[in-house]
Amino acid sequence: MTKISESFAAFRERIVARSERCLENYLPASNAFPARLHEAMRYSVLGGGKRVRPLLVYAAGAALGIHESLLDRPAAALEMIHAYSLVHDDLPAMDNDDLRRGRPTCHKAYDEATAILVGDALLTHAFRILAEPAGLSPGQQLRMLATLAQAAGSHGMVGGQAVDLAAVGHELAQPALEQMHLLKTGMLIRCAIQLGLAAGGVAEDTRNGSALIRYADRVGLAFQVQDDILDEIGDISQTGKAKQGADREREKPGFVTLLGLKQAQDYARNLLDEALQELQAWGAEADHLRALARLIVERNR
Ligand code: GRG
Repeated sequence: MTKISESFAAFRERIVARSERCLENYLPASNAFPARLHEAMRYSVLGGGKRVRPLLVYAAGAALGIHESLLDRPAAALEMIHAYSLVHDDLPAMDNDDLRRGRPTCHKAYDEATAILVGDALLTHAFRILAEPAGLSPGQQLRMLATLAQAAGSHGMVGGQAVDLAAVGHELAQPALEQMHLLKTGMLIRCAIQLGLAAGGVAEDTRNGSALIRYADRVGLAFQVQDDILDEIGDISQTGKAKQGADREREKPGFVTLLGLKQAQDYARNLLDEALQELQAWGAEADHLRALARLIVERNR
């Protein structure tokens, strides 16, 4: 296994910069025809974003000893799908948000039709990026394409969004709330790890593969619990949102509403502990995965 000598802070800074460069290169140029659409795609992906999903892909890669260049396209493709989901989620027909990452949302900076097309184009562009030759075998690329499609579609993120929209104004019991979040945000987080496993040729049903997937599922849920906590008490100068308590105002079921603030915070801590437990058999090569799980639960934006 690779010996990890780089601190997590240095890894994070380097990988965020690397992801930014890859996204810049893989996205269509802003002056390429049709320029306004391409400019809006770049606006929605670049300049902001914590890049949590790419960080997870590269941290899984570090744990498995994979060359980073093999992860550039999978990580960028996943982040493009995440960016598309935010653009569509912000539309008036969904969350109707004016601010994202402290800047006007895509449909505010451009217009609604453009924002719909930006999402459509980012979703399809992600699959093109992943399908292009990148040093991976065709079998690995096919496995990644299928995994990403499964995570993003009606059995994953889009399905979770449908359940979330249907739940507005209703109370959800904790198992139903968790099921919805496992799909809506959890599947892309799990996908980050699955892409790392595919790049390393590690089957998901092996001891290592299944432990990393269970780690991802705990982290995904913790991510969402923390997101609900930040919606309630986060500093808007950090979260980049227009106001606190927006989800509660929209009567969206959430962990803070269900459990109360203190218990939601305890729950996020427990999920973090469980995620770290899954890495118990791993050595220093999994340190970036450990640090990322902590960062996700301790973040303030
Ligand atoms: C519209 C098909 C479709 C899906 C939308 C994930 C999602 C489904 C909507 C996002 C709504 C939301 C705010 C969910 C909470 C968790 C989440 C995904 C937060 C945003 O992700 P971050 O914190 O964002 O990674 P950055 O800006 O850092 O990239």
